[in-house]
Amino acid sequence: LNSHKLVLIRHGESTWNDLNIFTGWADASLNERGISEASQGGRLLREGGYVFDVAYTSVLKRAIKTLWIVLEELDLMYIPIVNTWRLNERHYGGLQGLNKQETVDKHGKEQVLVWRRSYDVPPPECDKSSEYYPGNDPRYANVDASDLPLAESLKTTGERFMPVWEDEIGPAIRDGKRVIIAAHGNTLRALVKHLDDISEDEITGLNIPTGVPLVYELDDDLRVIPNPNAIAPLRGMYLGDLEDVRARIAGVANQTK
Ligand code: DG2
Repeated sequence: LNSHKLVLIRHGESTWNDLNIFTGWADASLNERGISEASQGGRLLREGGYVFDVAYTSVLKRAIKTLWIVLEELDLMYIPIVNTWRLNERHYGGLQGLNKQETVDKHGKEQVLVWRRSYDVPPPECDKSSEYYPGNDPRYANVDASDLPLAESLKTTGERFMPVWEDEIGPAIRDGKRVIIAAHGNTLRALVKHLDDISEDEITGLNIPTGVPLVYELDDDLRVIPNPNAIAPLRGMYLGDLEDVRARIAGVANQTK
């Protein structure tokens, strides 16, 4: 039986994660803690003997920089990096730039939880005149305008991500390429929902910590071979101290307490 390792990593903490601001497609930088989380993630991979042939990331610098730091730790800065807007964070629409706690104070905890974690309810749309509308950003000049979101739910995030999984990443893995994906909280939630076949109900309770490598073993049909140390409902395994990982997961959930 052939097995393929796939490593996922959410970027390290960004300046906007730290300020507790809805980020989405806004291009926040890693902060100092995020940089050290990324190095730590890279070190864990190095200690585990991981090697990669190709890397995929978004067009947002917090994920790109995380990947660079990880590849530097692994002495693999020479491998090809594919940047795609399809791996961008879920577009947070009219919430981008707003403080998460202030949004709770204004709209209530329940409503904000629906916007953050429901499967198919999108946040309010951003305005086409907004700096947050991707059509106003030159980096999306080559993307079909009809593909550019005004706001995305987890469902629509998954739908725009799946083509790159089906057409590029999946085939690369099946070809024997060792792949690392550096992406975002909600793009990775969409991906693990697919990989682990997590229900729409259960995905609402799932949070992904920053900067922790998440390792999947897949068979030739890209079905997950469950790891006994996985934290359910995931079947892939986080590297590092699991108590620490659990605390970091709780930290993400508690951003809108
Ligand atoms: C965060 C996720 O995205 O936020 O857009 O604010 O992973 O790119 O920092 P990331 C954002 P939540 O969905 O957890 O509120």
